[in-house]
Amino acid sequence: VWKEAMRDLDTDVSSITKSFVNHVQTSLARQPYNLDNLGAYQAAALSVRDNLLVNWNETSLQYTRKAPKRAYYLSLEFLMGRTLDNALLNLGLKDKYADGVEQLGFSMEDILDQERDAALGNGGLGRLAACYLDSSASQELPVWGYGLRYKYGIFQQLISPEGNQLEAPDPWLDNQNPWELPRLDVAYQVRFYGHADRLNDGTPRAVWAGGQEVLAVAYDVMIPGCYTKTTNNLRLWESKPKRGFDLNSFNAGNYEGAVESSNSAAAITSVLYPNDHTTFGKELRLKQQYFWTAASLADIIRRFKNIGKPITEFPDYVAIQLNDTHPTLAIPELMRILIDEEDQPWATAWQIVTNTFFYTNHTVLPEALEKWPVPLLEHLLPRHMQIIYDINLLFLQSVERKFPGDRDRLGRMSLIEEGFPKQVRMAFLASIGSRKVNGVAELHSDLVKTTILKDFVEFEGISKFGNVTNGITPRRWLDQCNPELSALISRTLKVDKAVWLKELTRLEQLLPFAEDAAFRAEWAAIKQRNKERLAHHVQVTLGLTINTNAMFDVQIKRLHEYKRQTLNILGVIHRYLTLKNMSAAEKKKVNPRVVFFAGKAAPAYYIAKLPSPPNHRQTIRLIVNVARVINADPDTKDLLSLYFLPDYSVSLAEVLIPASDISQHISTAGTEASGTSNMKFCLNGGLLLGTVDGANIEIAEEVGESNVFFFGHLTPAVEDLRYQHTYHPVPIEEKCPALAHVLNQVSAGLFGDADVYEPLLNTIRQGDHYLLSDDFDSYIAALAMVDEAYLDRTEWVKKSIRTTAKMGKFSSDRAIMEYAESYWNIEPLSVV
Ligand code: 26Y
Repeated sequence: VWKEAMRDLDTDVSSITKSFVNHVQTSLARQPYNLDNLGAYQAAALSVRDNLLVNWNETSLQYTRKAPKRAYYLSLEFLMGRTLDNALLNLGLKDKYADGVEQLGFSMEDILDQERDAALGNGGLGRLAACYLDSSASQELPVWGYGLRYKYGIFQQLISPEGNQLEAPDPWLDNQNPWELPRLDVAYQVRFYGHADRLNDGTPRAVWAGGQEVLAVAYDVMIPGCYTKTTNNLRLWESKPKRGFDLNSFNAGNYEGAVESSNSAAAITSVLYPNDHTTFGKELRLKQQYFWTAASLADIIRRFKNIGKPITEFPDYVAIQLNDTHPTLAIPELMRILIDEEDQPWATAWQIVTNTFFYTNHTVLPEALEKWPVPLLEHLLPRHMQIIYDINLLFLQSVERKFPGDRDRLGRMSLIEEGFPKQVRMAFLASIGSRKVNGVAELHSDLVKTTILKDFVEFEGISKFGNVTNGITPRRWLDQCNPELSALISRTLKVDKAVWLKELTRLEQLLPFAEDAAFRAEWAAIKQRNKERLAHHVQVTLGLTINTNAMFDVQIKRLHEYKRQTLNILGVIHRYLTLKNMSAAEKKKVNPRVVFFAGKAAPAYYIAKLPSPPNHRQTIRLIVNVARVINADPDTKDLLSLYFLPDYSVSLAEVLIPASDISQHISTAGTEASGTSNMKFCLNGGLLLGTVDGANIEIAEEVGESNVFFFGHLTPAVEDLRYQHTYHPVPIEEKCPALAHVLNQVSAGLFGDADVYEPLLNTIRQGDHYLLSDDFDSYIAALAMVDEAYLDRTEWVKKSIRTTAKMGKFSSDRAIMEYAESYWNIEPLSVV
């Protein structure tokens, strides 16, 4: 009876409408006649979820039966975006569902638009984790993600009329989340505070007791692969009090105190920290990190134990990838479990640990390198602090053996940084506790090896340190966001998208079509329709009318000084001032340009706590006010306009990226580890204007330097230039008159609020850490080359086609297979 009843779900249109209506009547308890779009979205999602669950169960069963080595991706951020469209495409059911919902009187587009983004991440690092999950499932790899189920994701950004960023909470769970399964039966206790007492019985064991215990409860999110049954799992932990409230306080009549403790447990997973690239040493953030790593490890160990192998074989069955240093506490936590609970000798435990973990570094910026104060760690995690001290002692002894008497080196390499207070250097702990360490693009991996981890390369040997250049999933970032281009590619390659979406280097076969005028016309027409789609979106959401005959120039990413949005806006002002001085005849030769910005800045609340607060919030304000002036100027507005689109998100990126002619990736050389949106733009036939930094370099290697617009100083020059700024400053009027003129116009109040911008402008006039004054002239020259190139539209479209054609390398399938083969040693497993 079971077997008969358990056959796969039917996926013909009539079964789809039946399942939809069934969910409306039962799961949602609603009447068909008053069903709105939101209800329709929920019913469609629940129906699709049924399909995913069948595959998800089958996949779990296979993994349990065959017990392959598995990999776990530990990330504090997963920036998933919307799920319904992606799930429909990966299942190959989009057309049928579109048919089905239409028959029921709904439009697929409207239904898809009801979904809120799952925005449990800040930016690049979190979106990379999401792309890697998609690729793992699509490549049939046994990989699970582990993260936190934040009640509030990244804040919603509002822009006030004056141009200030305002932040509102992101209550993404308010409408129920059909994509998660609460697993109330999968729960672990996580301890904080208390005291740790060494047994001193000849073993390294200690007992950690007392303090506060919090429950971690699992929520599972299905991750469907593309055209495969494999459906992996993303397990997110929610914190809750071990008891509903503290019984002792309750009995003593302290009702408020009783509820307070329950609140503090729930607080752990209440909100995503909205800062990237700047650490703050907040206790709650450390609690999040330990809560999540402890629950994840307990879960992984329980699953391993079900196989029935001795604990020494743990690394033969488990690989754990640390997404940056955020989960580094997993290293002392696994040591604690092995020593205190599994009774292993120190050396055995360390052997297991250093064969299990892999660490990816995502930045070399000093302010982003995590350090935790020793007193805080001692208080919150006393046993882990002991273990870290022990690891450090043994490690420094081995360094001393290799480099006898080199005290400087010991000081540099110690896990503990001297100072008041002492701090634990998490990147060092992650490095020595891992089997391998990698950066995320060639240049960045070289910088990791020659700067922050130089001593560790000298000590442990170069072979431990590698590179895996980032990638993006072509499912979301081409097929889903640009369906017309996807269809054109399938028609042209004469192969189903199921093939080329998983073998992206096949795009190379588009190259000859760059010479085909009819193909170019289709290519250009699709870009044009994507621009109109974006313009329509802006019209509907913001009530603004955009000139779709212009070149679309886009910079979208987190606001940060090193990403130099300021350089871009100063370049826009330069263009405006130049246009203002042009004769009517000169203006005739100018191609109109629309400049788009989007991105969130770290909230003022966090910034205020920094010693020297960065100015990127002022940059937003400047952009908004420049836009106000420029867009209203009758002399220039047909040739130049500017928009700051609020509340940047994965969904907004899906509309912006396919519409771009040129996108900007203009970080100071050596500061952007990789960048991944650069890959997304190029995959969609947008050209790249950028510095010689991160993955821009490898993109240029693939598509050819003639198809990208590079400018600016190179990485080796940066250190010298900064030295010059500090010790031999040259007044900006002398060094870069064009930039000085632009700054002076802002200071003079051309865009209002003159004094508001002074601190921002002064970071350029004095110090100029990110070298705007060094790169400005070559930036302006590069912008002019873009203008020039765009005038020859035929050649431009050829460049666009060639760019897409050569993006195969940047599929996250390639990247995840590199991790699988060269790092984790895991293999694909087919679920049939
Ligand atoms: C420690 C805390 C303040 C912190 C939180 C988040 C530090 C860093 C981050 C996020 C870093 C991040 O997003 N890095 C980006 O990772 C991408 C994926 O590898 C890269 O493409 C991108 O260049 C890098 O900035």
